[in-house]
Amino acid sequence: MKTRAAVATGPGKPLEIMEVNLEGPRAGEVLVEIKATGLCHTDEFTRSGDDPEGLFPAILGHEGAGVVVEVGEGVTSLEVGDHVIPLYTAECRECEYCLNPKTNLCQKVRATQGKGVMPDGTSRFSLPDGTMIHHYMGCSTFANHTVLPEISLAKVRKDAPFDKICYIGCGVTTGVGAVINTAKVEPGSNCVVFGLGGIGLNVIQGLRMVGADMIVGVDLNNDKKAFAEQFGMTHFVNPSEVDGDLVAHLVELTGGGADYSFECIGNVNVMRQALECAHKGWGESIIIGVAGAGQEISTRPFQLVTGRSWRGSAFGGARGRTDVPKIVDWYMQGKIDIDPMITHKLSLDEINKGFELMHEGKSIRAVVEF
Ligand code: NAD
Ligand code: AHE
Ligand code: ZN
Ligand code: ZN
Repeated sequence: MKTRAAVATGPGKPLEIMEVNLEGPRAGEVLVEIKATGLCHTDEFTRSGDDPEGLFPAILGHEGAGVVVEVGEGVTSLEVGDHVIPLYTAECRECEYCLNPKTNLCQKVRATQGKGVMPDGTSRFSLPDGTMIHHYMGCSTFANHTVLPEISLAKVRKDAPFDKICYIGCGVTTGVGAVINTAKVEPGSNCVVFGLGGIGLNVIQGLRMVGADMIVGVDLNNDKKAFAEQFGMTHFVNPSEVDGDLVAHLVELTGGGADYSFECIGNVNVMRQALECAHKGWGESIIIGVAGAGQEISTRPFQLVTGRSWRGSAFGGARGRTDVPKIVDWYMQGKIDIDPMITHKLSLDEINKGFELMHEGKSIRAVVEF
């Protein structure tokens, strides 16, 4: 079939909107009509050429929601008409990783996913001239139709609006999940969140949900303050307005250091600050931000010797097929907020505008509706 998609033709280039060829689902695969997709900073990271795993041409996008149109041979858990959220972290429920309660990083399709192909080693997408187009993060939601492995789809309730729940495909689950699943933050904790964008705001609402006491937000953009307060931030710090050392300021503000800190930017210098503002003896710092090729983190080992822990979180530690439908329920029950974070709605033709808004710091989430 033919479908419309935004194609990343090369690093740093604007996405090109065009009709592409899409083959139907093979065994164990599912064809999905994407109804809405968010633009995450990770899409921009790959588009820009910073992603060491980045491949071109590719159809980016990993924060979608849609409807099952066709199922391949042997698919048993989904049927035509089901509403689904694509998962960049699959959940096969049988690999060594899925069977280990310490991780959510199912590896069943991860190797082929990283090479931009389906588990059988081939792509379903091609350009009009027949050139292969890579899949992205196993999702490729910047296309009106896409094909995914059955284990990379969470089935969700049919009354949930696509233009909101697409955000659960990455940002919401990543932020809220990092608090609940990865850090397991206790009520009464003092926390610091670096970066108040699409991920950081969801960390903040996760912290409010679990009853954190002090929720300090750190961002260079003062426009993020009012937003973050709406989701539970209790104190705001703009590093460019702090006299002296930011870490010392945060340690003093939190009465000795953060019980938990979260880096939601992808800046290795800030990752160090996030670790070093954690409380001596027990503070934990969670890296969520994704840093570009060649970037490395550093600190004095003494920071760890004296009881701080450095950890990371992918997709909020969530097991997608199990946890994503529950997060959709939380949204529908009013336990979490999504609507005010969707600051812009765009058509597929306007998708590059979404990346401009992200760079200008004007959007939290721009969502493309098909
Ligand atoms: P975003 O662009 O919406 O937000 C980033 C925020 O950081 C902005 O508000 C910006 O003003 C602020 N910022 C930038 N530099 C800063 C600095 N030096 N100090 C303080 N604030 C600063 O991005 P996002 O969509 O929220 O994504 C954030 C990061 O999380 C990205 O690196 C993204 O790739 C990553 N991410 C990781 C996962 C995961 O599973 N680990 C999931 C989604 C996104
Ligand atoms: N390809 C990059 C790493 C990108 C990365 O860390 N991705 C996160 C999700 S970001 C979603 O917005 C993730 O889940 N990582 C785990 C995984 O298996 O990819 C690189 O540096 O090579
Ligand atoms: Zn993302
Ligand atoms: Zn698995």
